[in-house]
Amino acid sequence: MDGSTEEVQSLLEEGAAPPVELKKGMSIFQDILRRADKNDDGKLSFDEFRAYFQDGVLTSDELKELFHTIDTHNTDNVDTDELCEYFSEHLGQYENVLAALEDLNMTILKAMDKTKKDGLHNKGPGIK
Ligand SMILES: [Ca+2]
Repeated sequence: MDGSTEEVQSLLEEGAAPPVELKKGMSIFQDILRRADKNDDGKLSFDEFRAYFQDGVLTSDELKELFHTIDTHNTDNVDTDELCEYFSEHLGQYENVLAALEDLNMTILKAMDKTKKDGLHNKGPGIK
């Protein structure tokens, strides 16, 4: 899975809990927005959007079209609400996958916490 280590890392560093009003699985969009939002104004300009989502799959024109499709308030900026709205409308069955991923993510984080604690008491294999 590409970038999963980085994702876990950023979650660990920021340690921010997603607000409760978000639907399950939607916290990933907050995470995306937080990382794509270079000037930290809580929303994505097209430049920020393009820089984050540019992956060789969509052309610049297609990205622009997607951006304006998501930007339902026509503010030339995309916020978390718009991202969630757009993706939850179009995700369909994948919404459950995202919810499952969120659970998995939490489980991994817990496992990592446990491993860190264990590591303090046990200096690793071969060392007594
Ligand atoms: Ca921004």
